[in-house]
Amino acid sequence: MDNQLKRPNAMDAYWMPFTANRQFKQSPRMVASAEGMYYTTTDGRKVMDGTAGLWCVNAGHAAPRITEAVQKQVTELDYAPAFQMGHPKAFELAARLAELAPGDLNHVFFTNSGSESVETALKIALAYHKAKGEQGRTRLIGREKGYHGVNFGGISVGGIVNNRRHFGSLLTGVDHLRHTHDPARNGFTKGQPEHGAELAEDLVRLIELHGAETIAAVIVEPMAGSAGVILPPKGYLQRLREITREHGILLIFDEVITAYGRLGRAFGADYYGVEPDMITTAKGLTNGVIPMGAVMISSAIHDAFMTGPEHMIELFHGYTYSGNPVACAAALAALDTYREEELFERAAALEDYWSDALFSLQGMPHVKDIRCSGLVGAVELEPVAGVPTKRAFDTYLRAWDKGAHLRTTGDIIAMSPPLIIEKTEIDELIGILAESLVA
Ligand code: PXG
Repeated sequence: MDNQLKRPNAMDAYWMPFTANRQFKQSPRMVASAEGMYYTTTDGRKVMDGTAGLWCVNAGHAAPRITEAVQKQVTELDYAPAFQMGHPKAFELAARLAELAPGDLNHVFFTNSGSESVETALKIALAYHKAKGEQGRTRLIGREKGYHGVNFGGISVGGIVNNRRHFGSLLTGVDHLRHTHDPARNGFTKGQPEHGAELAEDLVRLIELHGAETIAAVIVEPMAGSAGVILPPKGYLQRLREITREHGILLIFDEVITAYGRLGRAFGADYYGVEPDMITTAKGLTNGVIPMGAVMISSAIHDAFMTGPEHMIELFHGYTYSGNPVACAAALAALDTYREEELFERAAALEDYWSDALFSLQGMPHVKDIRCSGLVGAVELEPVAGVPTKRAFDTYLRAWDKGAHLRTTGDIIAMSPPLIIEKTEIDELIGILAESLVA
């Protein structure tokens, strides 16, 4: 070995998440700072953030209120235990979220990530039925292509094969609905597709197979993000709601991506007009600044736990950092920013411009489908024969060199810009993608 190769690699220690580590470390894409819509790379280039970080920086980078709130909170109260002790901002934030959440989702449990929100909701679902005397309801239903984080409950109900296949036998007693991705019937649809509501009847089949009295909950993303922006067919979520209600099964919406304005409303539940029993969130809750998640829970579920002796813990669940004061301060400032800058409304107002811009890519090289909703968009590409994912990843790398950061999943390019994006910046982002789609 020559000296070059023996020299310790300063990048070696960090095992990067969901990253091709060896490829990355050969030609790293490193950012040094970020403001508004743009990152600045360590070599001084500006790169537009076409994905709001990982679907979380909804108010744009370095939003001043959030930065100030975090700085102030660290000096005032950095940490307080969340078990058997409280601090005002956790209560204030829960009340604000209960107000924001649809219907009677009036209670909030704090976590530190989307994955933890999912585990929390699944555990509450199981414990709820037990508290009600329906111990037999232990089965959890997810959906193919679903992404519910990376912990064991989440990958068990999730439906992305690479996130499951390497990790043993997972939770038992889990079943899946079929996914609703149907480009043959729904290709190039703006917004919700026409075809596929009948796939909700899969739940009826699972009820007929297992017995409703064995099923605790169904968890779905109202709009599946990670799998490549798969929108719910018209009537699909409504039908899932009807079936779950009829059979005493809880419906959980995993809104880690869709909550806090991504679709132009506070929650996907508002956008689609369907009210679940629980909503899992994270990401945009703090604008990505501090890790935090929140699960919104109906009064009916919450109240079922509030029985028994008053000195007893009602739910044996929680995290050291549940309701961390700095995270609460960041979340309160994020909610203030969303409201004062009317960012949810802004996303709604930009929806048509955004979808028109995306659809200008129809007919460009290798473009197989385009899907969009709110400020989310996906461009599905024809894979290179025999080399899946390469087309999208190469497109992503070309766009990075031209000054835009995108996401890829399989051969799908996904975009979800900060809600502060201007029309000229939409043109710039889609323009860069267009130039990156080489024949
Ligand atoms: N549920 C859903 C619906 C998600 O999208 C999680 C749970 C897990 O959240 P945490 O905070 O534990 O990562 C997610 C996360 C992408 C991408 O580009 C998506 C996510 C995370 C990172 C990248 O598709 N979603």
